[in-house]
Amino acid sequence: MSTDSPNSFQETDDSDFIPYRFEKLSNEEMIRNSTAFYDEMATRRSVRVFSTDDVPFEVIKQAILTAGSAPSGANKQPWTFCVVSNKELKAKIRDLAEKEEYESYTHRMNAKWLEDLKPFNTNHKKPHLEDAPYLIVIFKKPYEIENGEKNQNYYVNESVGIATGFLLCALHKSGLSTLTHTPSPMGFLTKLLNRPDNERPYLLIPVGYPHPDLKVPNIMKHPVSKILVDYK
Ligand code: IYR
Repeated sequence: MSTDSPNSFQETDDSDFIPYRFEKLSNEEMIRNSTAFYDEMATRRSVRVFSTDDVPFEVIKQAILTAGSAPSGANKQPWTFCVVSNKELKAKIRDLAEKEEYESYTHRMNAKWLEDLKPFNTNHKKPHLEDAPYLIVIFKKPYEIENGEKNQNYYVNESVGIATGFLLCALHKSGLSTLTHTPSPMGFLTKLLNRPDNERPYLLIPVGYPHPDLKVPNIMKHPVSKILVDYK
């Protein structure tokens, strides 16, 4: 449908709207850009063995700005990104994560789950939580506390998931590696990082350079024929 169609006529009330400056690209440019972006994103791998080399904080900050530019339910931006580089704090996070992971690997995960994880060679030990120069702990906010009142946020999981995707793309594009880590349960992070009552841990992301000798699992992504259903 053309954007000039009468169906797309925009009726505004007295809300505060501003013109949107949009540069339309040629079909060739769009195809080139989308292909180049795919090629670049397809080189991303989850990294579980990090170099201890330092990374400029500015890169982390800019990537978090990108994450914060994500769309969210009613633009409530229901997220907080905690950046941990302090060595003692990283060591505490590792210790508590390993305790939870030990319980998961020995009691909580069923046989099928453990079988499905075999190609990744994971276990309860998480040295990357100390080796990576930064841990970004993402918290979701189901509600805000404003003037002593609880005000709900909307589509919180979807919103924070989208922002996390933006963050992973930004860090990859900046030349850094990440891992999406979910030590389960993650409640210890709320206490340790002293977060307020309205924040729940969502994801723990070690960020840095891959260890120079890193090997990654030989796994494939689904072909487009398996994930795209074209209703012409
Ligand atoms: N959280 C555990 C287990 C784990 C679960 C899934 I699903 C993974 O894709 C990878 C790991 C861990 O981090 O080891």
